Amino acid sequence: MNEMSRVTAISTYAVADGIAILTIDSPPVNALGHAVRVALEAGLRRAVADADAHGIVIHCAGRTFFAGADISEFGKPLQQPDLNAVFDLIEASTKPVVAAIHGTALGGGMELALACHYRVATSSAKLGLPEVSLGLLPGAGGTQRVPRLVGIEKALTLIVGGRPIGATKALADGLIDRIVEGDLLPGAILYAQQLIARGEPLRRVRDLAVDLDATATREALERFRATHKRDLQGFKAPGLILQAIEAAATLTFDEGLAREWALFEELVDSQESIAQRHLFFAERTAGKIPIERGVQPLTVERVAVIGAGTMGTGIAMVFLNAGYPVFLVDKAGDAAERGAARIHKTFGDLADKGRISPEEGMRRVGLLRIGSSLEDAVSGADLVVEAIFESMALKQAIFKEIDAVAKAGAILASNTSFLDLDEIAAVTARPDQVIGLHFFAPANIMRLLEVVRGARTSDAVIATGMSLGRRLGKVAVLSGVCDGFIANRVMKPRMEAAEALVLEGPTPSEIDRAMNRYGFAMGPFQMFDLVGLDVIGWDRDNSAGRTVQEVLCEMGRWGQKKNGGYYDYDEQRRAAPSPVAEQVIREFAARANVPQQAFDDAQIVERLLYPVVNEGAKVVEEGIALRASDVDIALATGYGWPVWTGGPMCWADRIGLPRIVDSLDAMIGPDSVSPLLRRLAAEGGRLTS
Ligand code: T1G
Repeated sequence: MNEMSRVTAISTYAVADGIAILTIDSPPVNALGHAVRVALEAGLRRAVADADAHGIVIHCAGRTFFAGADISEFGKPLQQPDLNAVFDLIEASTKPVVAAIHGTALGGGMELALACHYRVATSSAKLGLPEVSLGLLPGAGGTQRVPRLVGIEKALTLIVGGRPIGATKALADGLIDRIVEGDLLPGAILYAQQLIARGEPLRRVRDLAVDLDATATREALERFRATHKRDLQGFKAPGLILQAIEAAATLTFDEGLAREWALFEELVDSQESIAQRHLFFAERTAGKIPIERGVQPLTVERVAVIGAGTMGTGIAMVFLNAGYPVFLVDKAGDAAERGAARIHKTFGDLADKGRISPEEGMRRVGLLRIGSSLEDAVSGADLVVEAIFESMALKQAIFKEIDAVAKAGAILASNTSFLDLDEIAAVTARPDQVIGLHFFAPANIMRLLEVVRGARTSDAVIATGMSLGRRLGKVAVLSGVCDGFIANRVMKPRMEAAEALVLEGPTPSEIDRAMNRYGFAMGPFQMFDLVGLDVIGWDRDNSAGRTVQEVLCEMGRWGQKKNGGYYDYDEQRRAAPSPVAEQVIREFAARANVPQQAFDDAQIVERLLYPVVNEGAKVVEEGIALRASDVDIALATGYGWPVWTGGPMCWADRIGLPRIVDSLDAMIGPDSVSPLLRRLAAEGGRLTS
């Protein structure tokens, strides 16, 4: 290899055995920002002009091949060269250009690879077009080249689905040409040399034909729309992706590229994409927490889970999925055995569905131990997660027992969803090692993990909780101690507002339908019936018909599980508006002399969600949440808040804070409005910077 020379600050150039190697090194993920595009342009021009180079390999240093366009550039003036200009240089090259892929070639990174004449990858590499999750579409030829390489049907799955695929499948589908075992760069150089030696053509994907004609393509698109109706509901990008893919089958390549760009520009300025890009960064910003610089997470290798109920077994599965040995303990009879049986069944079902291999299922089960002895479970654990009944007395008692037998450096975590963590920590001799790990049911499905820091929780334990969250595949959000922490506290006003509003005229189903149309899979009454009216705040011993919930519970209407609740249910648990429940509501409203009126969806959304915005502002100003975007990502991942709104804080900024404050003043009274919200509204500020 001749000496390596620097093309720009982030790129180097060398020629090895007749092959030019253009390496980009732009941490953390070699995003295709302006500087990278400039470097690629300069390097490609040099390689094409270099008489010593007969082929070109494009390669990235660091952990991954280009992971896409630089998302932070969207919404700002586009600086040339844009990606298509760089790709034109590649396709115009008179020398074969080979993409050497490792890590994750995503979005524009995959599109760059497709503009190359050939592609090689490591066996662990992944390729994908996740733009749809940002409310976008591949805007640099992906919707035009992928159908030409793999066909319309596979292009639909790859682009509208947005999920990356591994190198083996990419090779089988024809997206890459070779998997390189061993060192990638030498393998790519050798491949380029072989192409030249064999006189292989300069194969340009743009010159390939799409597998279906216009009519067959339109039929395929209609079938896709019909079978994915629910997934596409509420989102704007999928519909425009389908239009771009149709263009691949009906227009010339350049016309299709122009169509794709027009559709991309429509999306990049859309509120949906701005919201989804906000959540992309919110998820990553949540991991930035105010602890002493240099503090490292503690080592966690063995985990004990106390309590084999629904949450305990779900939490055990989360750790088993991530490869941790788990000792699941429950003092009550055969509870641990029943919990283990649920875990075995879950992994078996996943294997039957092909979601995991049978071997992986067995591996996970092999990591599970069960028993009824707390000491056996706790004494060897680095982390103990308590997931017993939500009773302060019970939790304090169990923490005393755990504290007495746990290892000196063990972390003691509670899964409590609203109890005061400091009161739990106070009964131990190690309050600095007590933390909250609040999982959301079902724990092995919901992505949110609230890491609750007690007044005395050490920075090292906090860092461990946040690091564990990432390793468990969760979105870890740091929370202070208050009733309900972040997500439950911020969403509680929606339920309260719904219970008040239902007395003023709208039925439970009208209120839920307004929430469904806003984008929630479940409205407040649908959720109430699912969880159980008897579970959320019903004091059976002192119930006296003072609220609709008490009246329904006293009637034995506890929700889906027993006699219906706000809805009636058939044998298949299909819900129908309940004349009985609505009669109870009307009688209750009459006795309370509540004026009746009609409400449209917009009014219902205001009544239910503006108080949520207000509570979100309060948890930020109280320091319970570090920032507004933490509230957004918590509700998006813990409550299914529709991502195309960006979460309550992002949505509120779009609605306009002055309008929200005026409405809240009328709805709940000025004294109840968050001072932070009022100040920002007055200053023309935003909750999310
Ligand atoms: N642009 C800007 N910054 C990015 C970025 C991107 N594409 N990807 C990651 N980062 C930052 C991230 O914010 C974080 O910053 C750091 O890199 C590490 O990320 C034209 C229009 C690649 C799988 O959607 O999926 O191409 O917090 O914590 O867990 O058609 O990042 O350190 O300051 O996530 O190892 C398409 C998005 C863009 C890929 C690595 N590409 N990124 O995961 O690290 S649109 C994507 C990811 C596009 C074209 C279209 C992941 C990752 P900080 P991280 P990770």
